[in-house]
Order: sequence, then structure tokens, then C-alpha cells
Amino acid sequence: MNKKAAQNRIAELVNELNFHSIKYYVEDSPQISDYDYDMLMRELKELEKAYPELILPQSPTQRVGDKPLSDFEPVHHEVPLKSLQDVFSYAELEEFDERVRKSTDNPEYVVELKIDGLSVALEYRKGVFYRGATRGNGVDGEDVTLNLKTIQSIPLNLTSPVDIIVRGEVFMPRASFDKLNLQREQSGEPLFANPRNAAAGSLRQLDSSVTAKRNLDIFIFNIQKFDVKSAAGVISSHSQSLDYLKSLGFKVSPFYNVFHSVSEAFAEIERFDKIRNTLGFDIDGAVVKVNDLALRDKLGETVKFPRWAAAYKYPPEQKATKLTDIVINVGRTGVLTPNAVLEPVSLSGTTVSKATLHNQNFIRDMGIMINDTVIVQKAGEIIPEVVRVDTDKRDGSEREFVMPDKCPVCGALVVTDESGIAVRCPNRMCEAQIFRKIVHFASKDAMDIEGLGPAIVQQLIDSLLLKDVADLYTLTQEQLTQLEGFAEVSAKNTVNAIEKSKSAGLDRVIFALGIRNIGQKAAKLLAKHFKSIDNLIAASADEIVEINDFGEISAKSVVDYFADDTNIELVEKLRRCGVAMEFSENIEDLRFEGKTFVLSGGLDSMTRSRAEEIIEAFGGKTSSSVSSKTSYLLLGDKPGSKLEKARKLGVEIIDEQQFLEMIK
Ligand code: 0OX
Repeated sequence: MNKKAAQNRIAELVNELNFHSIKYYVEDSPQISDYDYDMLMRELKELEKAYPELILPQSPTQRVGDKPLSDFEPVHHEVPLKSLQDVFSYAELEEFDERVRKSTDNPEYVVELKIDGLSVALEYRKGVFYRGATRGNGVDGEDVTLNLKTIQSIPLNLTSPVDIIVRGEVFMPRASFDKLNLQREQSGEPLFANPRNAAAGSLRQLDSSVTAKRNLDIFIFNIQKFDVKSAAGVISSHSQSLDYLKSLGFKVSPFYNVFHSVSEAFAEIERFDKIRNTLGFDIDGAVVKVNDLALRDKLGETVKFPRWAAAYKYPPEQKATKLTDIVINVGRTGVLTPNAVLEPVSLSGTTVSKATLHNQNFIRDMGIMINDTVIVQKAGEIIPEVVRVDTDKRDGSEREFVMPDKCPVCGALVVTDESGIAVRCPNRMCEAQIFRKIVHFASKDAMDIEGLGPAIVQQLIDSLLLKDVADLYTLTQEQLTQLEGFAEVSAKNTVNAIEKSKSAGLDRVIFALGIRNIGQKAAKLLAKHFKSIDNLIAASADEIVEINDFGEISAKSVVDYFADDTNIELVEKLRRCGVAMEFSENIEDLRFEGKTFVLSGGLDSMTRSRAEEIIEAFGGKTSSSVSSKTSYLLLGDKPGSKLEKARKLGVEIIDEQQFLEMIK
């Protein structure tokens, strides 16, 4: 590749990788598989190696590490938690072996499963669990001791009173993941993309009672630091150290056999690949480690990873299956999305029976026909993707898919948008749109109405109690009690949750309206800038574009939305129902500047996240644990150990009433 082409490709790769790393690390919602990400990263590294003068400052290869999360106390890792060098083929594994053989004739290898979770370090003092921290950037992580203590397989006491630091991988078993996502689907919360993201989200919870419900588990695979006077002092191999960890009461990796050649080690890697679906948890490869600890010392480490270990990454599992039909899903904004109906096939531990086909262009570009045999794989998303068509399997029974010209739900004639890609149902009274709009309005990131998931919304629409989102605010406890599955208490809770949502805030209202191209971030910017819904309605596209980070397409979407009388009527209806549509944050009012609040449990008058938003809007900070830096402990319904600690440290303790006074 010539230099100009390399420059273009580098820019492309940097953009793509940075986009995917935000999806992965910030939004916990990856769009491509780890394998594909690794492949792009590797291509970038190779180009940068060939042309070091073309390395961009924003390249993901120039990142030292991930920033530790600010909500938790920082922990400095005495012994760094290094990462692993990746190999993607047998040939690359042989190269790794050749490098090892420069230091010895007959290396022994241990092969372990590479658990797809999050690395943590656990410190024990005199055999008692003292502190646990996330990996962070490998050198500095976050203190998540309270959350780790909810994991039943982490021993709080070891069988021997030793000082030791161990490393392990926290993960969410598949069954727990499936159960969690089912619950989230039922209550209208966004789904986790995969068990690893769910584990990451659970370990980062500020309230450890939430972590406790998530059923996390852990495998321990390394001694980071040990007391030379203990039994660990005489250990000379990795397999012995795993035996020792087991004897202390740790749950260690289920397989750690010793092999005497790279080909034997590879056979074990292939065996893992065959049994991976039966394990009950996700792996993203296998780890090959030199067994002899003296040889490890001789091989040493680079700044990033040890020279004595390598991670073998499996390509994503692909399977062939029949695409028996293409059905249409009508979304919130009326977009018709074609979905493949597949003959059920077991893929990476779950049964797959549908896959999104995005739009008609995707179907055309892939050459997909109904009755085709297609190759499917699971990327980072839960919903699997079609990678290609196996045209050799065609037998003449295939037929072309034609995008319908009528909405399959309401029968309205569809329209194709300017791009020529998206096909839309223009009827805003279409039941599919109404349903999705209400589900979106009530969802966690929007008005956060607890207990109002898709199933209940459907019931309310079917019983003619809901025609638009504003109807939610006239629902009564009596009406809800009439519905199937609603007891008095749940009806009362739902009515209360709806009432609470009236003060959700302008940014949430804007997001909840479901304006095209307006996500949470854009809604926040609009609320902050325009301060009231009336100012926003009156704004021109030029005025909106003046906001930093705001694009023309999003600005036009806002103007178009409010140019429609039906939408203005909806806003008025919401206002009459008492939904607050003024921006509450006063930037001049930084009354909580320099103050840190810790919340213990839930509040009656608002959700925890709303309380945190208010504290931050007034310039304050929130933290998950009480320390000498805490200014106030806000007592909710779970005083627990935080109250004890606050008393000990002399931290001011306030109740909900006092807090409401402070924010008046
Ligand atoms: C895993 C896993 C991760 C020890 C030194 C560098 C990496 N995800 O299952 N890391 C390691 O090894 C460390 N082993 C594992 N099994």
C-alpha cells in the first residue's frame, strides 16, 4: 500500500475504532464483535508500524489505558494487571512458541479458558478479604469491594491467614444474563448486549444491592503477590499455584491441564472451542501460559503484556440456516425494518431464530432471497446478523423480497425518505407507532416510569385507555386494577410512578417525545440551551445549530417536529396534565459546589438518578461510598453500613425532607 492510501486507511480505521470503543466502553452496547474489533486494531497497528510518521494523536493505539471511573475510590495496583498478547491462528501460536524456545528447550504450557468478563484484583490480609478493585488501566483501578462482596464465590475468609493478592475474572453466567434481559424487556429497560457488558454494568453499580441481584460469578487465575513465608513461597509452577489457590478456597478456572508441546496445547484450544456452548458462561478464547515460574521470570514482560502468555482468539461462530421468511417491524418513528425469520439454529450458546436485515438496500447488496441458506453469526449485539448467502444451496424455490407499499400494521401507503433507504409509515395513528412511542416515553432513559413495560402498555392500548403518551397522566388506580395481573398495590405503584415522572425534567421530556435524530445527549443540550419547551418550539433551525455539537439534520428534525400541529397539541396536553417543561438547572446557582453527596437507598419523592442530576446541576458531586471527603449522607430507605461509617467520620446526615429544603 502506498503512503497516500495508507494515510486514508489509517484515518478510516481510527474513526471506526474510536466509534466502536465508545459504543463498547461508554455505552455498554457494542456493534461489532470483539474479533472484528481486534482485526481492525491489528490492521491499524500494522499500518502505523510501517508508517510511524502517519500515527494520529487520536489513534486508539496512543491511549495509555481506560480512565478509572470517578464514582469509585481509586486503587493503585501494587502489581500491574497486564493484558495478553493476542494470537489468531495456529501459525501465530507457533511463533509465540518459537520465541519461548529461545529461552528453553522444552517449555510446558498450561491452557486455560479465557473467560469473557472483567479482570479484578482481590486483596486478602491475614486471610480476610480486605479490598477488591477493577483492572482500570492496569495500574490504577476502582474500589468495588462492596459490589464484589455480593459475589458468593468470593471467599470472605481463606482457609489460611495469609496476605495475598489474587487476580480473577468476574462474569455473568448465561442463565443469569438471559433472566436479567427478560426482566429488563418486560419492564421496558434497555437490554444488555452480552453477558460481559451486563457484568460490567453490574460491577459499576453505586448501590450494591443491585449488584447482589445480578448473580455474578468469578474465576481466579493468578497470584499477583504473596507472602514468601506462606506455602506460596515454595510454588514453582503455574499449575501448582492454581492448586494452592483452590486449597485457599478460591474458585479457579475449571480446566488447567499441562501440555508438553504447542501442538498438544492447540488440541486443547480446539477442544475448548467444541465445548464452549456447554459451559454456561461465555469465553472469548483460550489462554496459553508457560507453566514454569522461573522460566516466566527469564522471559520477562513488556510494558503491556507478559512474554510468557498468549490469548488465542476464536473467530466468531458461524452457522448455516434457512431464511424462511422476511417480516416487517414498524418502529416508533414509523420506519419499516425487514427482519429475517430463520430456522432455529444454536449459535454461541443461544438459539437464534431471527436477524435484522436493516433495510431494503442491505437485502439487495447481500443478494438475500426468501428460502435462501444464509450464514449467520453473532456480533456484539444480541440480535445476530446475516453475513452472507450460500448461493450454492439454491434449488429454485427462492423468491425475491419486495418491500411492501403498505404498512403491514395499519395499511397506510408507505413513503420512502430523501435518502431512498428508509421506508416509513406516515400514519401517526398507526397502532405500532403508538405502542412504541409510549414504550419509549415511559422507558428508563426517558420519563423513567417504573413498572410500565411493553406488556402493560399493550394491555392499556388494547383496553382503549391509551391513545397517546399524555393519556398516561389521566390513568387512575381503579382503571389499572381492572386489568389482568394488576393488584391494588401494583396499580398504586404505577400511578405513583407516573405522577413522579411529571418532574422528570425538560431534557427527559424532549428525549421522551421521540423526535427523530434526537437522542439523550442532544435532548440535554437543547434543554440547557433553550430552558423551556416554549423557547424550543419557537427556535429556528439556525438558532439550534448555534449550539455546539449540534448538527443540521438534528436541528431540522426538531423544527419539523414542532411544525406539526399534532405534536404541539400533544405538548399542550402534557402541560395541562402537569408535566414540567421548564429547565430546572440554574447555571449561576452552584449552591452545592465543592460538596459531595452519598445516597443510601431510594427516595420517596424522586428516583435516585433524578436526585443525582439535581445535585450535579447545582455544582455538587455524588459518590457511592462514604469517606472523609463526603459532605452529606442523604438517607434513603437503606441506611445500612453507610450510616455507620458517616457517623464514625462525623459526616453530616440529612433526610429526604432536609434535602428537599436544600434544593428548593
Ligand atoms: C481470562 C484470563 C485473563 C495473567 C497475566 C496476564 C494475563 N480472561 O480468563 N488473563 C489471564 O492471565 C493474565 N488469564 C486468564 N485466564
